[in-house]
Amino acid sequence: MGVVNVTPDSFSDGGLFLDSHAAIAHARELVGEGADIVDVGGESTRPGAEPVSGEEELRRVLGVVEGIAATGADAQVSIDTSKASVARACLEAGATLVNDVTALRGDPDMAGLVADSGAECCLMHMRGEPRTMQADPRYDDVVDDVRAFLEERMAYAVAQGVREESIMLDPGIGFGKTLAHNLALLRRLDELASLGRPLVVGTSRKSFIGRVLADAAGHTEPAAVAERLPGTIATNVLAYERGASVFRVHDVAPVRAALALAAATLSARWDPGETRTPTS
Ligand code: HH2
Repeated sequence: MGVVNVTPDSFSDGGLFLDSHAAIAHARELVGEGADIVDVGGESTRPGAEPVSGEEELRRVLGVVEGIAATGADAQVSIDTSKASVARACLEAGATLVNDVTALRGDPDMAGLVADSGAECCLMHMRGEPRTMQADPRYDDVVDDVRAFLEERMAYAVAQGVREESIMLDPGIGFGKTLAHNLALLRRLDELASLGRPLVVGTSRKSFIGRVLADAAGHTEPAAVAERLPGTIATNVLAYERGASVFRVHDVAPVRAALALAAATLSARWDPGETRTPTS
């Protein structure tokens, strides 16, 4: 899953693809690098981000979704939003996946929309909201708590008429979590894979990677965003080994190449008849 942020303030690429032609060109580039899904977002969810209105969010993303769909790109279009009005317009414009970082809690109309449209959806764990989520997050056991949350949100979605087969789950790396929480979720991802739905992970360029890389190099300042690709690759390969199947990344080509090697190396574990190909 390649990331297309149509925002002025995303943490790693804010402002780069705010122009819809640039965003559409970037989406095409990611598909060319092997993305099976492009995830279009018009509101940053980085820690401390201020919310934007539905009108502004839609103004940013609609033309981009239409533009990608119109080129008949050989990839699924995902809309990264927690607002039903934005999701509805984008589904009508050709998106088929709703990536909702609030797991259907942000808008009372979202579950019904996903159910009625038959779209796929990604339910992600987040503690709190982006503006405040990094203020001292605490858990009894982060993996058990995230697992229980995802189980409850999946039951809610199904009760609202969403088909279970259309649901993906995501532990929400960096959303209301410390460095130790993020590493525990990655280390014990197999405990979430046992929920039985495809697992999405989003580690790409996130600040916990910058912190670990800085510690390893003996630096006090976190490694810059542009220096986080090795950590992005390592965490995605480990997540794949522990059962993730969708990898939300900014750098599709290098992650896809790394996953191809991981798949080739690990495939001897599985029955040759089994198909388990990574999606990036
Ligand atoms: N992370 C971000 C945004 N959306 N969706 C899912 N399912 N999982 C994630 O981990 C995830 C997500 C944050 O990354 P990015 O879009 O690059 O930054 P920003 O929110 O600043 O636009």
